[in-house]
Amino acid sequence: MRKLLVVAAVLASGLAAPLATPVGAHGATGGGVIVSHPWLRATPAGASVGAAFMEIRAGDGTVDRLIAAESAVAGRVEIHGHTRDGDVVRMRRLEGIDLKGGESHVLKPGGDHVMLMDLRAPLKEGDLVTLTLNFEKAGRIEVEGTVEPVGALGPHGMDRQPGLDDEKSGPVFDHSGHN
Ligand SMILES: [Cu+2]
Repeated sequence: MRKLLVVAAVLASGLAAPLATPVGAHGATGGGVIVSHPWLRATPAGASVGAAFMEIRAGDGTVDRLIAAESAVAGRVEIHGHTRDGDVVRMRRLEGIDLKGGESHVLKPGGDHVMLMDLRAPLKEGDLVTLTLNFEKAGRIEVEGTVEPVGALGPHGMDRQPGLDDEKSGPVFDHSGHN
């Protein structure tokens, strides 16, 4: 009985879940969750924080929740959102991001993002950075993001973060909170 409980605890913690198979060059899918177009912004020398963006989609008929992220390039990784206070946009830490099946959640400049704190080295344009995202149900999904120029608004020279539900993702506004 004791053994069974231990196994259940390990499974529940997500540690026993295999890492998802990467799809294409950058995105990944696992446990019904699809992560597309992950990218990061280059950081100026001496910057201690950076940000990563992507589109996350849970499979039709499922719900999930992004609860944590980590990366070898950062001492600490948090999930951040923004609140708008008049003309001022402020970052705030989120406990997680709820994902509704079949809908995209777009992490983008000026919106929700994965915040890399205590960077071990500047993020250099052209680099590939591995991020591990931890989902309540899908477990750990590893993605590789490209580092785009300082101030970029989207991956691969695009002017925004692409997403399948663009009409729901709202406007992209200028983001001066970091980078
Ligand atoms: Cu942030």
